[in-house]
Amino acid sequence: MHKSCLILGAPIETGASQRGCIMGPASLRTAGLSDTLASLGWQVEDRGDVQIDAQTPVNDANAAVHNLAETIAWINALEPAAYEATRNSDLPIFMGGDHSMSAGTVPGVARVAAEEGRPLFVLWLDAHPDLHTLDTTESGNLHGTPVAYFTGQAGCEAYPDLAHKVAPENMCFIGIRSVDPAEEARIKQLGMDVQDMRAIDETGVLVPLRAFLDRVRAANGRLHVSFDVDFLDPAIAPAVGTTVPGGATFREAHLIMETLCDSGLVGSLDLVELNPFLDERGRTAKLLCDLTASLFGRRVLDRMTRSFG
Ligand code: EXY
Ligand code: MN
Ligand code: MN
Ligand code: MN
Repeated sequence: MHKSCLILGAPIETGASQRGCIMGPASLRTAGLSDTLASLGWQVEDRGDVQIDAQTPVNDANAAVHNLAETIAWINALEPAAYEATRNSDLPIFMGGDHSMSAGTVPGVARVAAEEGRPLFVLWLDAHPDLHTLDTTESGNLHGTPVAYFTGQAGCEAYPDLAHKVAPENMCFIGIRSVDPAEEARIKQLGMDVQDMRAIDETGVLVPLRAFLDRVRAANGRLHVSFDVDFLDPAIAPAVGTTVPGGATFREAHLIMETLCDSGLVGSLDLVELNPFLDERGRTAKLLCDLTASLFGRRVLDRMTRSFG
């Protein structure tokens, strides 16, 4: 039985610290994402890029905040787009674009989960928790705010009203290694499941990941994965504007994606923060496609296993 994957581009870069993520969807297409997934037996439909109109500036009480109007427009465009793509495919992929796009995609997926009567869980693969509100961000780069917004934290009132939130206890962060004081305070206040790289060093990725997947399964939950390129070690993935040393290795990342695939629990995926302007001959885009193939079922020994199966 073929499984369906709708692909949407979100060429947003106004939430980032530097330009370039606008080219992310095109770079993933050039790296052959659709063909790779089709070669694994998926029915793939690329619906092109979501667009927004030019916006008149909106000011926020926090003077550091910039491009608020664009981010609001992207939220309003991406929520319904992600809702439709999630309703109409087995595993849609939202290609960024900077991580502020998840302020639109996650609420759209949450609306599907609510209609299914299921809780939405989110796995955040990232060096950063992206847990600032519009009041606490110091950089004003709104790619640092999506999680605070869709978990319903006070201080994001300038963003559109949320129909469906993600419960903070239904989040799991893996790869964290750059946390601002306001984010750390909120993590402690909410008791969020944050697996920083020290925890991963001690236990490996599988222990916390399996524990999280057991929670998703026990709750009959829907699972959204938000993959930020800076989750990976910069040595293997340099094409991202917020690199932090000491990220996930090639094998740790593949093991996570393969384990997610085996779980059968993933219902939607963000691929974000790819900045091709910082890439070396497309190697980061190709790696992202390679990792996505592991989530979509590619295995080294699969053929042999199948023949013995
Ligand atoms: N916490 C820092 C800030 O708020 O500016 C860095 C945020 C980086 C966000 C990238 C998308 O993960
Ligand atoms: Mn991020
Ligand atoms: Mn990040
Ligand atoms: Mn405010």
